[in-house]
Amino acid sequence: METIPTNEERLAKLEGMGCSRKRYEDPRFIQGKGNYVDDVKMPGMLVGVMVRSPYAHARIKSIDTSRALAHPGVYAVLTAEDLKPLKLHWMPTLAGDVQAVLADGKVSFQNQEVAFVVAEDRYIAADAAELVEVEYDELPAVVDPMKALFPDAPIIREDIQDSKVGAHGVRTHPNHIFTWDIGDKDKTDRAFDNAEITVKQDMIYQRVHPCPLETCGCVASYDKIRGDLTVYITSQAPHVVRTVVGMLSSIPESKIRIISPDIGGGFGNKVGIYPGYVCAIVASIVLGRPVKWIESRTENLTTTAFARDYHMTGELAADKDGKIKALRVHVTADHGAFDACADPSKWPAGMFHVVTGSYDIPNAFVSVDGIYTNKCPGGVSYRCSFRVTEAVYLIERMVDVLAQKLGIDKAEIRFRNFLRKDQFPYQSALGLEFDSGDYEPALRKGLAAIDYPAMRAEQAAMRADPTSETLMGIGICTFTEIVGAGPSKSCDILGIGMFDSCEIRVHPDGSAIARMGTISQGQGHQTTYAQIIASEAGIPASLIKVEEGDTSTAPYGLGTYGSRSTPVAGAAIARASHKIREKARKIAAHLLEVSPDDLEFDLDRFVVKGAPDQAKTMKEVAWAAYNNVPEGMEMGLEAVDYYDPPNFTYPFGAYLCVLDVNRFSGETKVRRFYALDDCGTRINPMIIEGQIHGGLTEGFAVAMGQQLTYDEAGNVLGGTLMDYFLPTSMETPHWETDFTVTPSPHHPIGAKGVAESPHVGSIPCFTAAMVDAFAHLGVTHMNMPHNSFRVWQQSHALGIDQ
Ligand code: MCN
Ligand code: CUN
Repeated sequence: METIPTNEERLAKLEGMGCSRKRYEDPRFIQGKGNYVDDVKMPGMLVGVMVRSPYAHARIKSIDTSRALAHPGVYAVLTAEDLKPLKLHWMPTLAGDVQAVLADGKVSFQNQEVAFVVAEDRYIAADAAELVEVEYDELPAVVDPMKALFPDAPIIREDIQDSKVGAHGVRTHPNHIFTWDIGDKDKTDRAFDNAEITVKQDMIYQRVHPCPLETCGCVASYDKIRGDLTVYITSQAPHVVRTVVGMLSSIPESKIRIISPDIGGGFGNKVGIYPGYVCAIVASIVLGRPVKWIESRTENLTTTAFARDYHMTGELAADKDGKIKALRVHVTADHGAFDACADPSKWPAGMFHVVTGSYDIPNAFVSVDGIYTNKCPGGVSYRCSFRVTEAVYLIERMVDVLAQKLGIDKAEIRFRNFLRKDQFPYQSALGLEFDSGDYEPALRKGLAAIDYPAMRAEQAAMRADPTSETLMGIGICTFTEIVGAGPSKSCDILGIGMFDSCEIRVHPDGSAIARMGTISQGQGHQTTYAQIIASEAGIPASLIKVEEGDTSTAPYGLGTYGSRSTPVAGAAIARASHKIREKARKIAAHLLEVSPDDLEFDLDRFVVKGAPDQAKTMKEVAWAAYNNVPEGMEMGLEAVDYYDPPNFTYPFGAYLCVLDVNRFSGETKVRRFYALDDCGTRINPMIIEGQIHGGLTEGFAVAMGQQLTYDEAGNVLGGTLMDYFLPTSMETPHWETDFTVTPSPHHPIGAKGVAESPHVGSIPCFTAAMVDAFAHLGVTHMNMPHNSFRVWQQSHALGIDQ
């Protein structure tokens, strides 16, 4: 007789939520068996290479493609003139602007796409690209968004120079894109007028780049006979790509198949649509052959979506005890030559209005001006949900500035202003509803973990010792994130609401296949999604195959960015699982000849209430679904769910950093970094920890070294990994992680996103620690990146470098 497994055995077999299940993906990745876009090889495949502008701003006098075309092995050279009859020389951007696919009469940033050479292989294409002769007339360039608004500034966008209204309202200068205001200006101004104390701080959040290990690329294949277009692409949102390609090409979406295979990191860089994709698709349609286009590292760093470039001024009004009364913010946002920012259509500064942070701030007003400059377009959020990094950076900096002005401890000022647990759901002054949070215990845990009083005492002793080479800084960041875009009423891309989806089909043997509208780029969805189904539908995770990224099989979804997969697709998965479970309940009831209400779901089976030996497992039910269902019921066991979330989720954390700074050399050592995260219900603790390590490392990179620098003429100075800082294990500090659990009240399993929190939270924490090292000398802010040279400059300016 079969022995019934114990509860523990059944639970272990399920590998459901809460279990640190090993990543299903890793065996293929660590054995080099991943399948990336550049691994796709098709018979007859050609390769395209871009000809790019050496100038940041120039008129194109002529383009001569004849020598390139005559080169053996070259099949085509596309220029704007070739795209014009197809109306594809410009394309719409996600921000309601247009962007040149291939330069139309002028170039507006260095390395802008000018021509596309298609040849037998990459070498031939690269050689022929050198033979394309472009005659330029250089124009003055402007790379500083403040100077771009000068009356005599060079006009970047001649195509729209006379239009007084853009996608987000009134434009006040040919280089001005929009002004976006939110909050109550009058009330906020009054609070400032009546305040006991006010502080003001300028800060620059430098231009950085997500720099995924795999660059962007695609293989487009048009089948002339069938009229089908297949595109393998490094996209974080394959369904959106399908819709956009359909709009641009007039091919019905039913004949377009977009496949995102394994992706070697996205970090926001793979959200947008780039000219290379359009050119590869056009070339394939024209030539009837598959065309591959893969960027080089420099192309990736200098022409695809950058992040940040926010020039911010923050002001706080408070009383003498440090209780904050109002926040006022102005941002000058450098969007580059075309407004290609990836944000929900209605919010040109994304979710920047989470800027009131973890604090109860009754009045707030924010104004953001978007500006064109002769720099690369983009403006994605690099590991942060739509401008949340910038917002959190600003408020965390401002709270510290206020604390310093009042002489209040930087932890204490947070305790005085935190939202209390009983204030949730909390309506912020900028119109958001924070779903849940419990900030005070998180910070208390963090302070205890690093023994904060002891650290402050050590710092005081060092400061008192004139011979000490080391300045010690302690940084605190108590951030609130906003992830899970989002309710379709406030978030859409090109008019499509930001819902997400899941489809589950249970096979007769009790195993299952599940497909979602999201796409993993390394987050481990194949592992964790199966865990949600395991817990919610009672099918062991090891028996569930999770598929994403193929638009011909996956249900429509908006993709993976903004840590939305768990908050949105995760909810769809839970709800589809519940639908499976409820149908299974009816089948089990039929098999056991009881009413469905008499059954209790118990891990992997239905048990008759009060008669525990009478049960049907999900496996037995799955079999019955295909041969013995109740009268009138459809056969089969499958479910689909499209989930439009009622709200965002608001993960939070308390981070602490202890830095030792050498005042002679500017060298910095991270002594401690403690990160406590709360992402509600935790699906896979090990994956969460991995995500946090990754996000912290990228935060360290941004704070300490990353910057896309441009000279006055618009030349990019950081276009290779020699100049652009990508930390290796050698530079990366040791991370200490911790957690609390405050479930989201509106999410079916209480889960919030986590992947971006460590990035959002760590960057201000590093700056806070850096500034704290110099705070006793009157320093209130230091702009990133905090590399040794810049830190030494600070030391030197204070006269303490020797
Ligand atoms: N998770 C969990 N429990 C939770 C929340 C999340 O176990 N309460 C798990 C999820 O199941 C998932 C992972 O953590 O496997 C991340 O989930 P989530 O926070 O929902 O974020 P997304 O899956 O939507 O991932 C997007 C996010 C973004 S926007 C960037 S940028 C980023 C990041 O993921 N890019 C990454 N992490 C990355 N990790 C890798 N390896 N590569 C990237 O490109
Ligand atoms: Cu915010 S970068 Mo991620 O959204 O892909």
